[in-house]
Amino acid sequence: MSKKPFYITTPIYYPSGNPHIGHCYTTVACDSIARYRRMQGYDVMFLTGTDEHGLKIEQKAAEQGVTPKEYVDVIVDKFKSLWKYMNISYDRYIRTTDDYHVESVQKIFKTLYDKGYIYKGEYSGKYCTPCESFWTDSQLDENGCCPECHRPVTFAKEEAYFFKMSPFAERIEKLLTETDYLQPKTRATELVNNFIKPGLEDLCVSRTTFKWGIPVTFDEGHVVYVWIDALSNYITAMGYENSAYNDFEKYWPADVHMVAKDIMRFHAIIWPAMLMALELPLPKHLAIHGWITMNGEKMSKSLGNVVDPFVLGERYGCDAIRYHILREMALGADSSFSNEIMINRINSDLANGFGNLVSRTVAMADKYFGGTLPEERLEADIDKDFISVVTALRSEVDKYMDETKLKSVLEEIFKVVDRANKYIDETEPWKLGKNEADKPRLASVLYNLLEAIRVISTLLSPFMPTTMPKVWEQIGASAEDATYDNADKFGVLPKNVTVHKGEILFPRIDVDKEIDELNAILQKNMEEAQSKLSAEEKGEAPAEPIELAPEITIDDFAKVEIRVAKVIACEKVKKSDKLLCLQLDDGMGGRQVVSGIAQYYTPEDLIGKKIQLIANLKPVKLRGVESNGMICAADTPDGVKVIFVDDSIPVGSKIR
Ligand code: ME8
Repeated sequence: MSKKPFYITTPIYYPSGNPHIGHCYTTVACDSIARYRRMQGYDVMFLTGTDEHGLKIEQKAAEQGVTPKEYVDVIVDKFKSLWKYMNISYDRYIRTTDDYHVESVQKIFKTLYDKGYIYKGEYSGKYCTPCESFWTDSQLDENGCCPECHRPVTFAKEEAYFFKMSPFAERIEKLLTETDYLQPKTRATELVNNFIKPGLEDLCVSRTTFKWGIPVTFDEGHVVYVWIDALSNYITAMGYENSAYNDFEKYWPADVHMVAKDIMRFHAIIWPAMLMALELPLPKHLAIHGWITMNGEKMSKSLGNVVDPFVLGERYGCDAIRYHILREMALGADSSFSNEIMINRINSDLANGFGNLVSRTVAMADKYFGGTLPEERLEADIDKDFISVVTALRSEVDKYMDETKLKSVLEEIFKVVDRANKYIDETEPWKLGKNEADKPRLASVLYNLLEAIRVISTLLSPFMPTTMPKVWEQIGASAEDATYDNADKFGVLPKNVTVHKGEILFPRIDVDKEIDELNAILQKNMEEAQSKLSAEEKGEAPAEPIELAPEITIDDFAKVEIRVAKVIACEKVKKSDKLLCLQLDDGMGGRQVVSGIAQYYTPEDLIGKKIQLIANLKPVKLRGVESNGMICAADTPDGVKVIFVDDSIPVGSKIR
């Protein structure tokens, strides 16, 4: 009988900085699900990759003086080596710069155009480069910045193609509210209220002001909007509209797309609309998780507050990291990253809980029976409850796995770890070991523990794939013993099983010492990462490209008299929201200047301060009030800022 297909995807990540623990979360979660489904007998396709086009990448490459492709090649290698290090078992890796993907996206764009869903118009609005997102004025935050990352947006006005979203609004609303597409479904309300109810706006799907994207075949100068390009990866990687692969029929629709909440809108609204327009079936589930946060903010390469997974992996092993991030994050909620929580979790669950269970059991089998259990046994009533808890575990795990609740899966498994440690306390095998007559009972107790460890380690193996084979080695389980089919059975290990004492699976960590060392390393890495960020990413510089006015000569400049002046008095100009009237001591008898800064400064902010005055400007009247000159100020993303002058510089000094 052929195996049932199961298709799972991570987002394709932007290779615009090194991967961090945040990226690891989605990838490790998908990897664990993929491994679990393989163990259940599915024919799994696990896809991940990188989203390599867009203005952000073009700008980063330009900063480093390399081509965009050269730039991404280096980072893609880092992503791939991290996935290797974290033991990620992806089946396919897509790069949106791959030829087959480019070809498919061009065909998809043309098909949408031919069907009348894409039309040409003009875009005029705001664009957030770090998020590669278009926004209308009403969507911007209270500071006029991107509503998602809160960084400055640029103004974009250009000829562009648009994708009609409204024909799909009703179907999308039903998809979100009446089906199991969204996991967790509680997210549906915010999507419907924020995006569908106000009327789905057509989406701008091409750009002309930069080059690093997939060219629109039928209109030179346009490149496909990076999100249309990126979302298509889920089908192009299976061979949709290309001959590189032939898996589309088999794997589409995907069983699970997993993404974090920041890109939920693209996957819950735009992606279904694209698929509806292409008349393709919709994916079965969109699993949305929260962010790993650091000091209350999303961990993100553009905020520079990232934790390097290589640093943690080297110290504790990749399985401990995999376990920690999955165990801490409840589906839908954020999870705050802290070294203390991580180390305590590793100590309590892995070293003291599971690791100790394995080492104690194996050590006792070794000590009392020379490693091989005798066949003679003595069962007791107390065993029955323990055995039933162990054999019931698999169905609990299955239930939560179907809901993509990995934290709950791990909680259930560790309840059984605790139960097994309690069984040791209840049966006191060290006492049984002292008395020859109790040996049959001791053999039963140790066998039951080994069986519990077999079941637990089998169900844990998708989450901690490096360590569990070592456990099987220690408890004398063969590959055939540690299967999904055997994970709800008891009595699978041979009666006379032989154990092998081995290395400590999860060494206990000295919390205080470790936290100091780790905080120092992570702090250093974060400072380095921060210093590498461009000014724009730190939110320091206006994101708009700077266009200089036509050149002037030094003689032209000499015509402008800039002098230091002091604000003596200041008041708002009547019937104006914008104008302030300032009385200045200019070292020449004083003057009055009107300035459009009332939205940014109160009179009290200015009185007594020294400023730069353009002193030889022709007088004008503003709202009927005479202005004799102008004070210098800078336009910044946070509004207008007056250039104040150090108090030690005398009034009247000439600035040149
Ligand atoms: O958005 N906590 O790529 P991206 C948890 N290229 N998950 C995090 C995280 C954090 N702090 N930071 C990142 C893009 N992630 C697009 C996707 S898909 C068609 C295109 C994870 O590199 C999370 O899965 O910004 C999030 O959805 C993804 O990285 C975004 O990565």
